[in-house]
Amino acid sequence: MRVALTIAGSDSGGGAGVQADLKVFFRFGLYGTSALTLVTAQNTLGVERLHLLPPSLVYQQIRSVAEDLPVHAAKTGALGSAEIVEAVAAGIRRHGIAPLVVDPVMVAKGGDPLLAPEAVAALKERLFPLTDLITPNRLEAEALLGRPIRTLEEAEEAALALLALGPRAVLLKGGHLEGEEAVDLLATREGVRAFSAPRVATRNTHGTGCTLSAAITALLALGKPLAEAVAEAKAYLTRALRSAPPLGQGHGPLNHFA
Ligand code: PXL
Repeated sequence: MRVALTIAGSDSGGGAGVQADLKVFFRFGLYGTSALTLVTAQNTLGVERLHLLPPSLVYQQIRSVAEDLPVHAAKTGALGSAEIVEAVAAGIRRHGIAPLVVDPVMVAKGGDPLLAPEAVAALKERLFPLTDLITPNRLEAEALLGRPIRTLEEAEEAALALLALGPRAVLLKGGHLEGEEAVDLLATREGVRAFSAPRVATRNTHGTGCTLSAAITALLALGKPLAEAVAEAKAYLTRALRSAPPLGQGHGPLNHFA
């Protein structure tokens, strides 16, 4: 049995965060473990309340899991504060947890902040150097680089600039860019590769980023090479969007069992 760890926030509505990650791990046949960073009172309409957990408790969850279970891959999601980012980086480093996928979550679907602005520097300085893959969307990449990304050409430059911040690879997601196809760019030391998928017209997009990064983490835990994991996870995400169940009155969840 292969083991994956998610270090992320709780979405009470079950569509994103730790709940989504664990469903995806289950879907790929993994044993899922978790370290909670924050708790939201949330549904498909938005975040009603946000509570950050103490950094020492985040660290201790990682330690408790890693001292007992063989973590074959891990991912991070919403981290809340610079102090939590530092606790996570310390836990990852102390226990040699790898491969690590970092989804640099900054805001929830409705725009509610899930990471303090001053935590962006901690993310770049403390966590990215320990990371095998970061998976920013366009808005997160803009915040990380401090400049706009409007075209595919600018996206390619941005992916390489993000790679220079220290992670082994960057998946710059194109879901927020224009165009009929959703084009994601994978930047590694070997160069930039595009992964294209048809855009799915749906308002059930809650937890899309969590679901993709959890699927990549699951496939890495199963021993797939990075580019294969990305391609397979993206195909899974398209199926999960296409078969999303009609749940909730807002941005509904995906079909994690696709
Ligand atoms: O999809 C980003 C995300 C991550 N983590 C938590 C969330 C969300 C989006 O709503 O609630 C806990």
